[in-house]
Amino acid sequence: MDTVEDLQRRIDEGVALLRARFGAKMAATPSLSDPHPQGEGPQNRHGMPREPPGQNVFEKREWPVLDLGVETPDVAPERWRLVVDGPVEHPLTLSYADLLALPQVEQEADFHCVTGWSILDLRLRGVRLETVLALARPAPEATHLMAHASDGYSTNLPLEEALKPDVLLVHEVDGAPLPRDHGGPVRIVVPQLWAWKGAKWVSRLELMKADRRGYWEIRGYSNTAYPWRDDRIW
Ligand SMILES: Nc1nc2c(c(=O)[nH]1)N[C@H]1C(S)=C(S)[C@@H](COP(=O)(O)O)O[C@H]1N2
Ligand SMILES: [Mo]
Repeated sequence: MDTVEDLQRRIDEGVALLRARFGAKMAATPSLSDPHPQGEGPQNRHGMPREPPGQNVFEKREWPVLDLGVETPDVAPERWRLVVDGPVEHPLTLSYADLLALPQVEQEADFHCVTGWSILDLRLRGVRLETVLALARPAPEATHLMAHASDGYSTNLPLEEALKPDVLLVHEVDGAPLPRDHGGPVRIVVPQLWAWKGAKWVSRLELMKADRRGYWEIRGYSNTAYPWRDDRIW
């Protein structure tokens, strides 16, 4: 059993290794270094316009529920598990209690859906994906991950996007447990990419040695999903 200090040390070491490997790539992604991002409004925390081009801002109480709709998984927190596997030094299976025992962050984030709506200032609480990856230690060959969900959904991310400090495994929104419809007990939110990159009811992070497309990416959505370049289809 790790002490809190041991756990924190392993996280810090893992984060340092990952930043050494991916820091430069991360800084070069369009959401951190686009000289001419499209959109409107004051800047968000990354210097992008608050609203990507053509988006309608909805009130939070109008936050739509969008998913495959075949079934809405009913995962009790006690039964939720996150498997982290593929090319990693330390494959993991986290329970909900394990997730809550990791360092928690709270942040305001915007949520942009490719179908044209945005929700601003969601107050998200959860664990950085970076923290979990720091514990799993992706092997040198790992370049991407596939997030899998209990409804059969999947979506892929390059590690330089997945490791950004605002990418969270979210379990609370605006002070309440993440609603089941929005992916509770735990979903991913990637604020700087289109919302489909955030798997609801996330169940597995599969590290990969090459890129592979997820559910919507196979069906014609952009593989990169960059909102401020109007990057919607490929
Ligand atoms: N598991 C799962 N995650 C998913 C989806 C899905 O169908 N299944 N849809 C994606 C899409 S297309 C969008 S726009 C957002 C919508 O999240 P919301 O229902 O909380 O608004 O979830 C994303 N994550
Ligand atoms: Mo979507």
